[in-house]
Amino acid sequence: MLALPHIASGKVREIYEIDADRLLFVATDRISAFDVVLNQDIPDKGRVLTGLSLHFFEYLDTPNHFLSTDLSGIPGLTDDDLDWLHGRAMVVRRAEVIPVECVVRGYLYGSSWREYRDGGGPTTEHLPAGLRLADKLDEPIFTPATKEASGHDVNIDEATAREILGDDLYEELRRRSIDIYRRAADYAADRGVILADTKFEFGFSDGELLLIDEVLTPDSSRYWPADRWEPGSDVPSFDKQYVREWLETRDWDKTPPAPDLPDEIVAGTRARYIEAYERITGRSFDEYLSR
Ligand code: Q0Z
Repeated sequence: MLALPHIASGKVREIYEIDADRLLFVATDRISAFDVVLNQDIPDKGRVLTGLSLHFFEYLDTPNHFLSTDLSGIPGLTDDDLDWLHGRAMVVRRAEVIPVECVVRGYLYGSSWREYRDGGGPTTEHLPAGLRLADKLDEPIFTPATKEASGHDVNIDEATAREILGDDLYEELRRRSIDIYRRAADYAADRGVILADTKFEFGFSDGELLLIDEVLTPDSSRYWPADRWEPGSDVPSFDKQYVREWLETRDWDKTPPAPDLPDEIVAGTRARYIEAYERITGRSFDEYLSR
């Protein structure tokens, strides 16, 4: 923990207050699998995720909350804090968070596939019949969700989202979310990676609608190696498949605590995160660490 006012904890992230207008957004090295935070950290995972967010904030060039990675003027941080935070922290504009998760899906998978298979639900109201698991959709769909106190997102239908947001804001968020998804998915496709779906958050600051939170990281998105995609079958995730497959070899009921990860599995998982960073950004992770 840092000696700054603590604003929020996620399963694997932390937010601190710098001043009235600015927050310190920190990605830790914690990892969750099957919805459980594991006992071992993955060294540099938080730096990989922050590096990917920074990459896409720059590439997308859409109004967003990012201000700086320079932490030198923030009072109260020790030299040890600065070492730990290097590469994993962003100074961001504080915004009024819009209480709807803006999910865009280009493929039918996850909770949307389960709704579809089981006769339909909020995310499938605009889909044709006859789709298979992991099929590519003709057009990406906007499938908003609400963040519940339980920590689980609940998919909502279009009418409910319009009630919460109002028609104008609903349509603005849908347009911006789908536009960003398309640009990121085209970008990833050029690198042999499928962006199956992703989740954005937006907020208002000084009357401006900003993209906030982490963006297009493997924790907020489903990235697939393009050569492993086969409609009708599960597709391995780029980053977590390796640790998930090891956990499946253990006699574990997927409730806490998780089995301890051997060093070799920690190292293999770290290597896959770094490979994801390098494949998606086209840059070396060593170069990221040394900037
Ligand atoms: C994002 C979250 C996390 C727990 C608050 N720019 C911003 N302005 C105001 N609030 C937020 C942001 Cl990003 C904000 N969250 C989501 C992140 C831990 C919850 F790291 N909460």
